[in-house]
Amino acid sequence: MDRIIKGIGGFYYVRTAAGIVECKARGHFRNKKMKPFVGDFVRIGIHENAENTIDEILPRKNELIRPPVSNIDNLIIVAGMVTPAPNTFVIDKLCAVCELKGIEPMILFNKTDLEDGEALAAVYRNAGFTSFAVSAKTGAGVEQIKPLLAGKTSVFTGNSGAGKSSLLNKLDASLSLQTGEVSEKLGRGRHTTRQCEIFSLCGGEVVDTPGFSSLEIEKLQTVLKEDLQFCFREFEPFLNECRFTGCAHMKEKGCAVKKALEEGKIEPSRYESYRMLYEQVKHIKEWELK
Ligand SMILES: Nc1nc2c(ncn2[C@@H]2O[C@H](COP(=O)(O)OP(=O)(O)OP(=O)(O)O)[C@@H](O)[C@H]2O)c(=O)[nH]1
Ligand SMILES: [Mg+2]
Ligand SMILES: [Zn+2]
Repeated sequence: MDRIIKGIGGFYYVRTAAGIVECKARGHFRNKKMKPFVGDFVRIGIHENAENTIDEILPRKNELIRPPVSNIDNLIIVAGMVTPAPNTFVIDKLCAVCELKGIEPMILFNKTDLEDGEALAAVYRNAGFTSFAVSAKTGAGVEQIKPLLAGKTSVFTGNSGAGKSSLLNKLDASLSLQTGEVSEKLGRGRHTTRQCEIFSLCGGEVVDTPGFSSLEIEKLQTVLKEDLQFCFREFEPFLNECRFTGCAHMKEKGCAVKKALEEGKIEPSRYESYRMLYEQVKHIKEWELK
């Protein structure tokens, strides 16, 4: 099926059986406030003496706003062990968003040639996710990524400078994606990747995306407070065990989630993210979410 693989300056690049076709979006998308996304399956019109057009966007299975990509199976969250340092709150917020949208989050801790990432990867495996410690520089752990990609659309996301493009290059050297030094002074990446782009890799489709700053993700609105508990998959076995129905798992007596935390069945950093997210979302009304 024809799919948008890249968008630059109002032009969309659509992969078709006959090759890549440059298109413009038809005006009616603008009127409907619907912007074509990388990842969209589309119908296009080929015109002899005018620009080719995207005529129809097929219904999306799901979409992310940041990065703007649609029809996603896996969100591969890349976190550097150093510069920029990993931020579990940002990772957990992204995981929560994925749970809502039916996207499988996977977490890679990169740059483990500089600092060990096994302890953090174990935190996420204990919480029920696929998570590895890897190094794009040495190639350590990178082979484990390949089977995750086959037959899927996997979006690589994470802070600027975390090593998304470097990992993709390690998976397939023929990609030759541009990578950028992390600024020593600021301790963060320089936004080297400028737009989302789909590549065929390891029997699947991967999307390289521009990195974000942690602040952008912290500001994202997520869910209603009642739904947040369902966005932490490892809480699930305990949710019906709390003494009070409607337990927020914050300060209530007889809370089975807090008990599981004390017994080491829930990772402290994951519970801490839940607590911080709950504080963020507790005043959000349903109509404020879109
Ligand atoms: N030591 C070490 N450096 C790495 C590793 N992976 C990436 N880097 C370096 O980190 C810097 C940033 O890498 P990129 O691949 O450009 O990072 P990115 O996540 O694509 O960044 P944006 O495109 O800005 O979002 C580069 O200087 C890479 O060489 C690694 O495993 N070990
Ligand atoms: Mg990049
Ligand atoms: Zn509870």
